[in-house]
Amino acid sequence: MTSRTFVRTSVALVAVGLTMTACGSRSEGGSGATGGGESGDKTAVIGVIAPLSGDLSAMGIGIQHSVELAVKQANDSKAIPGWTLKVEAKDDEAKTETAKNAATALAGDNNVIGVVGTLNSSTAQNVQPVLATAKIPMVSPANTNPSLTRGADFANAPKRAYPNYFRTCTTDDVQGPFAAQYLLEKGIKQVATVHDKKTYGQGLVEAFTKEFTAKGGQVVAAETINPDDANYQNVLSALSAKKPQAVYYGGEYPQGGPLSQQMKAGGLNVPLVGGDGLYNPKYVQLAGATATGDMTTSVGAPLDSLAKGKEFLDGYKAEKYDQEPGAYGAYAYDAANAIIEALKTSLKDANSVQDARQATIDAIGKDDFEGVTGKVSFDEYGDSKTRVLTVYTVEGGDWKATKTGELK
Ligand code: ABU
Repeated sequence: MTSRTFVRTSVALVAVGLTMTACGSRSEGGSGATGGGESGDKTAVIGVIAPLSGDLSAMGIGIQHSVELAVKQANDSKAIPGWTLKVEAKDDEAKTETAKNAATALAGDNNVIGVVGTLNSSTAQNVQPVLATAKIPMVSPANTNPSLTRGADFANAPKRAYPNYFRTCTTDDVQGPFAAQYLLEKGIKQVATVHDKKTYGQGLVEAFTKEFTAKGGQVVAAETINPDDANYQNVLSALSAKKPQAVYYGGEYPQGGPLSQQMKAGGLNVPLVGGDGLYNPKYVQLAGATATGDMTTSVGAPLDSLAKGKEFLDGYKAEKYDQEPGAYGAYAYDAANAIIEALKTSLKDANSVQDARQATIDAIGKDDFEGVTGKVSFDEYGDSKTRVLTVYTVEGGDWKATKTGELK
């Protein structure tokens, strides 16, 4: 599958569509997208780029549906008078080249006014320049690598990487230290690290290690895995010899779950700890019964602890989507609404979508509203100003929230 299109059909919509055809639609053409609700005779498309197939699709499809929900609600409430919003979702398969092709396809569509995505920091690196050239705003719900907003030397000489790029989630230079402080508070002072050599995994481990060692912790072993491998015994033998109190893993659940399972099966009976890429029920399924005590941090507070989180979950459930919103659903909903809020200004007097792209980027930079995940507003680099994180621990076969807060 390379593309998924959000389709809502009803007798009423067909009637509206026929009327538009008869009168001559003022939309510019070029988009195959369709969308729920009709609020105007001009069309603007919000693209989605995420893994909609493959082993990260449990997260990616939640992103797609959450954008669909935001767009449906905007159309139903006629949020942008004279305009109908539609969603065009592209499957990047969590692969960098596929993501670049998806971005190129969306950039070639004159109706695309913004893109929500990507999930992976590595795919974002390929999408950013394509959308920047087309002056299309990109709002990620899930990329946590700091360099995407502040450049390669983000710690010493931050510089805005792309003027069109924003994200609603916080970053790994906050998430890694948050985990490091939590483990030290728990008396875990000797840790082995492993990462998957991808942009996210490596960056997260580096951020964790910097804080952990600065605060007195010791990294007794530092290893990497190949994400295409299924057997990690060689790496685990090297870790076991160093007798760590925990293993900190930078990567996602398709590898993190089996790594935990193989650790425990091989006698390394210590918690596996990681970041938001692990926070999915599939991690617990893959890691199995011995996952109890494993930990992860993830972005934001638990949704069911937030009034707007409950509203979002109820709205999502009512649509009967085929996939849970996952770790980034609420962030994707807020990302879509960051674009929609900006469109209230940028499309107001616009004659075409293309003419409104730069104004949309400018307006997203000024967004300031209460979203599901907290205040949606961005700093001078395009990063979210909301930096809440939660530690989750596997208990009774599920993730349980253990601590929510901001980095001290
Ligand atoms: N934030 C975790 C997974 C996505 C990423 O690569 O950033």
